[in-house]
Amino acid sequence: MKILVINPNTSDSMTDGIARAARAVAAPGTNIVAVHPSFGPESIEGHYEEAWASAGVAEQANLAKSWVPSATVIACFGDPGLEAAREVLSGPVIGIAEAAFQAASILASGFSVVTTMKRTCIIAERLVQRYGYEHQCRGVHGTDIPVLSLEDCSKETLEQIEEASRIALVKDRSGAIVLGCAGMAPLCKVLSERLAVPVIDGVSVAVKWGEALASLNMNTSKLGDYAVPQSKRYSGFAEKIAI
Ligand code: 5HY
Repeated sequence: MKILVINPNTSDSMTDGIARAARAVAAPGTNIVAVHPSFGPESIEGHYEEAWASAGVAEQANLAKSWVPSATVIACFGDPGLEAAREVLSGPVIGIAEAAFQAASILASGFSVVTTMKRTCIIAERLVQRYGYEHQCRGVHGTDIPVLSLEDCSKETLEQIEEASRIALVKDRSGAIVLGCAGMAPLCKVLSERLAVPVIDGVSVAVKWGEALASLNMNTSKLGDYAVPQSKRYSGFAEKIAI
């Protein structure tokens, strides 16, 4: 099977890191196709950037529909463009935040999210509400670590995330940590070992979710709001993303 992994920001190196994390857990026979939009911000740390990233996800989903991915992962913690991609594509489309919350809710009665810039906490908090995890997510904690600084993650950055996780586990009385950025995926294993609790990376969980649903031949419902978008004229630079 072929799983499409869309990094909604336009960082080539972060896309490569996400692809490595996805390929590390993919089953034999699963081919990971990692892409990012042809336009948009190099990282997503707020509402304006997320708006452009959502359009970029829509662009990449539209481009991919010709080869019909078995499943698709939206590899940004805000799950931008998730429902647009579900309209355009037939296979299951999974956001890494949604996948991580689902896994954390099984592994612990309460979990905490540790993310990057504090200004993005509201985005994760709104997803917790949207996905119905208010009773299990006990806190969302920003570290003010810029997303792109995770690319060459220093010892200090790793220790900062570890310390924020320790504080969150105690403050929230949580039993698990959700990593609130796709760029943290490579840190999951070492943090799990150091913290001795489940540390959940949404990229890995979403890839396995996608494999599972695809192997059951389960596709996105096209009855209702996830039906294929109507064809209509798009103007300006959006002409290229017209359905
Ligand atoms: C992400 N931003 O996973 C989010 C993290 C965040 O460019 N990739 C990004 O802070 O929302």
